[in-house]
Amino acid sequence: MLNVLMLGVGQCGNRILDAINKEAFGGASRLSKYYSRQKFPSRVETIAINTAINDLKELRFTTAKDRLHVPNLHGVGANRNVGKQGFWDNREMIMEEIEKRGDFDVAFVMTSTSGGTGSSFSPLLIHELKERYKNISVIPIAVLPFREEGSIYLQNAAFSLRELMEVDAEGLILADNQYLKRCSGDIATAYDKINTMIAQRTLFLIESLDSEMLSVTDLGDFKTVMSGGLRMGTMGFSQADRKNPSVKSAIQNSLKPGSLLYPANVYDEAARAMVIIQGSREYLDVDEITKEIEKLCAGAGHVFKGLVIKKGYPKVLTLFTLASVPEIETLYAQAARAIHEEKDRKQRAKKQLSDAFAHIEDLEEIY
Ligand SMILES: Nc1nc2c(ncn2[C@@H]2O[C@H](COP(=O)(O)OP(=O)(O)OP(=O)(O)O)[C@@H](O)[C@H]2O)c(=O)[nH]1
Ligand SMILES: [Mg+2]
Repeated sequence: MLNVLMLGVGQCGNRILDAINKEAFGGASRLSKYYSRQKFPSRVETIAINTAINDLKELRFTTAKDRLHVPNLHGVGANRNVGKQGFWDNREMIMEEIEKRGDFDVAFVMTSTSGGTGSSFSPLLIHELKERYKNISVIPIAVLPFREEGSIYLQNAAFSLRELMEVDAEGLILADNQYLKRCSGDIATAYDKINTMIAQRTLFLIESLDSEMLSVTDLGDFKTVMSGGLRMGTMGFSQADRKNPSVKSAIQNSLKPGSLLYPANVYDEAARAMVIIQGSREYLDVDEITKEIEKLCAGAGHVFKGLVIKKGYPKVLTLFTLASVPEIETLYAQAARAIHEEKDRKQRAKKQLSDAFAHIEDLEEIY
C-alpha cells in the first residue's frame, strides 16, 4: 500500500487539489470512488495550503480539516519574496500539520509557477519534505502561466521553475495554461477543464502505481521515468469508447498533442516513458500494445508498460520525461525581456518624478 500526500499550494494548486477531491469523492453520491479500500489501496491525504483565506473558502470538495491557512497574510500579491518570508515564519506550523498525518512514500505538490504563494512556498516545502521524510519521492506538478498575463507572472514562472528544478525533487510534471487554453473560450471554464485534466491523470497514475494486477508499473519505475532526460515531463491521457474500443488508437490518442498537458512531440522528444493501460481483458490486445510501445521505444530511451485489468473500454495514461523543451527556453527569453522592460519602466518613472521635483528645488512654500 502506498502512502500518498497531495498538496495544493496557492490558488491554482488549491483548485487542482479540489478537482482531485471532486474526481475522487465528488459526483452525485459523494462515495469515495478512488479512496475506498477495495478500489484504491493507497492511503491518500490531501491538504490545500494558502496565505489567502478567501481562496480556501472557495473550495467545494476539500474538507475543512484539509485546508491550511497560513496566517497574517492575505495572499502575497504575486511577490515571491513576501511568500518566502511567509513560509519561513510559519514553517513549523505547516510541517506539523503535514507530519501529524503520518508517513508518506510519495508526495505530489501542485502549484502555479507564476503567482506568489504557491510558487514561493513549493520549492521550500519540497526541501522540508525531503529533509523530514527519509525515503519520500516528491513530484511537483507545475502550472505555467498564460503568456499574456503580465511581466510579474512571467518572471515568477522563470525563477520558481528554476527553484523547483534545483530542489531535490524526483523530476517535475508540467502543465501549460497557454497550451491548454484551446480547451475553452472563457477563463473560468478553461481553468476547470485544465484542473480536471490534471486531476484525472494524477489519480489514474496513483491508482496504477498501487495496483496489483497483471503487468504493473510501480513507484520505482515511476522514479526511473522521472529521472530521465531533463527530469521534466508531462502526461497524456485517452479513453476509448464503444464506437472505437481499440487499444491501439487509445495509445496513439494519448500521445497526440491534444491529449498532453504540455506541448511536446512525444515520439521525438521523450527521454523515458511509462504507458499505463487499463480496461477489460477482451480489449487489451497484447500484440497491438507491444507494437505501439515499440514505436515509442524507437525514439524514447526506455518505455515501461503497465496493464491493469479493470472492467471497461481501454484507458491509457502516458507519462514521460523530455529530452528537449524549446517552449521553456522561449518562456525564459520572454521573462528576461519582461524583466528588462519592467526595469526601464521603473527607471523612466523615477526620472520623471525627480525631474518634477527639480522644478521646486530652490523654492519654498509661501503663505
Ligand atoms: N490551471 C489553472 N491555473 C490557474 C488557476 N487559478 C490560477 N491559475 C494560474 O495561476 C497563476 C496565478 O497563481 P495563483 O496560484 O493564483 O497565485 P497564488 O499562489 O495564490 O499567489 P498569490 O495570489 O500571489 O498569493 C496564473 O498564471 C493563473 O493563470 C486554476 O484554477 N487552474
Ligand atoms: Mg492567491
